[in-house]
Amino acid sequence: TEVAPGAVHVPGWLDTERQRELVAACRAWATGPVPMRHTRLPLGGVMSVRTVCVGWHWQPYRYTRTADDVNGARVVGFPDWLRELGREAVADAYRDPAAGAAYAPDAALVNFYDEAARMGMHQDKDERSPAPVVSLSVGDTCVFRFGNTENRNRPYTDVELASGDLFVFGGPSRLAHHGVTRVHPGTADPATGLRAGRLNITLRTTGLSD
Ligand code: MD3
Ligand code: FE
Repeated sequence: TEVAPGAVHVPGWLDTERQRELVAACRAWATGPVPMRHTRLPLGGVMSVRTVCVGWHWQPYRYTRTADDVNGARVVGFPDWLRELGREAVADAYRDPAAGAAYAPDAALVNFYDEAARMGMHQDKDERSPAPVVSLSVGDTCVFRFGNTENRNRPYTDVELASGDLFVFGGPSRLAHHGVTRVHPGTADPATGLRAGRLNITLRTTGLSD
């Protein structure tokens, strides 16, 4: 379903087995050299989601190789299988094998939402590349708010994102404001290995080369 130009929602894209694999990978990253934690914001706030990064470490508002705001450790490498998954995702969402083949993400942000976590309306503009962002959801269903490029207010569209859903944001939608207004507790399928809460994995192209 094309929610807006370049913004394509593919419900149920990941089967249960691939969701299980993603949950296992996220658990390993979450307990890796840079542990999953609540990101501290420069003005003193703390995000309600917990985040761990792959390939490049995101800290508000830049990408680094070391987690200077956590423990100084080097971020884990971006695995080839995750880049392949991103290529499949873009090819399927856009029904364009060439767009899939050209996709070369180098960073992933893994966000974990407990039942109280939210993400306020924001734009993702720390990447220096026009490449699309791929979003994969596992666990509890959430309400995802997809807004406009101008400001964080109306008009916006609320979309439920469920376990296994793919969303690709590219082209004119790449700089749209977006957020997560709530998580529906108890809606996860335990067969994915995630008993409670929601995981969201976003693939990004930083445009950096170190
Ligand atoms: C639209 N994450 O990590 S994924 C984020 O569900 C983030 O955890 C949310 O927003 C989450 O920055 C939303 C959907 C998403 C991700 C990136 C986008 C939507 C986007 C980039 C541009 C436009
Ligand atoms: Fe975002």
